[in-house]
Amino acid sequence: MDKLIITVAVCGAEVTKQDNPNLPTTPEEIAQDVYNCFLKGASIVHLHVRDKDGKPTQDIEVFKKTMELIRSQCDIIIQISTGGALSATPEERAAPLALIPEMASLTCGTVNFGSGVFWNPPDLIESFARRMKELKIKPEIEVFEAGMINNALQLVKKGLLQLPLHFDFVMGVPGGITGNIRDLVYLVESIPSGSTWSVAGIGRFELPLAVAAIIMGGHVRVGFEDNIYYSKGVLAQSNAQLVERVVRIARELGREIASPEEARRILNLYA
Ligand code: KMH
Ligand code: ZN
Repeated sequence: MDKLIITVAVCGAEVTKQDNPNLPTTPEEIAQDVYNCFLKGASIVHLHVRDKDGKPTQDIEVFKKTMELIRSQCDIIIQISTGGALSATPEERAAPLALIPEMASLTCGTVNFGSGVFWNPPDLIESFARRMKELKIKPEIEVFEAGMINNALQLVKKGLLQLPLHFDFVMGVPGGITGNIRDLVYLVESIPSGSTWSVAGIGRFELPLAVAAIIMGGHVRVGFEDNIYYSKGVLAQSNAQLVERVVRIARELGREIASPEEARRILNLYA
């Protein structure tokens, strides 16, 4: 098995400091948090940013400042979010691609998302994929439902995505695929051989799915975007605490942790 790539999703767009006071929201807080996670073993940050009021934003200047602060401290792979918040327009969502991060998320289909809809019609997905191809940004295919894998394969046929693909299975979103191991096995069996994959379990699904991914040869995403708890009813003290637990479990199971450089090779970022 490859070494384990741990992605940390430090703040997302939906969680607030009211939900967990340890949530980082300013560029300085986010960069410090990312650095703490890097020190524990994270090799990718899935990056959302917030405005001065702590609200989600796709403002390129806020991304730029946050990315500079992160890069001044460590060489973690920066994967910007093109998902943003449910209220963001397609133009807003695509804006930070102009900063040419190493990676960006690419959700390959529309899905109910709690009481809202995460809107990703075919023309939007294609335009995001085309822009990533132009700028040589490696997409992480976000899969909230099994059909999104097939949508990604259509983009391969159209020449907008290149093999090998890297998938992230976001499991347990109310409205999307469940967080059951049965469904993880189904997703893993549905992607082309040679692909890499990680899993982001939402809420109580985060830990069991992380353990399954470690055993199955996948990779793991944790962080407050997906889960604010350490255990039932107990808030996590930090994103780093969640990363540290995955590292501990992986080592117990005999899986080494990938550095950012090793993750770049595993994910073909140099191709
Ligand atoms: N905030 C969600 C609506 C992504 O980052 O690409 C979408 C999301 C996915 O977080
Ligand atoms: Zn996200």
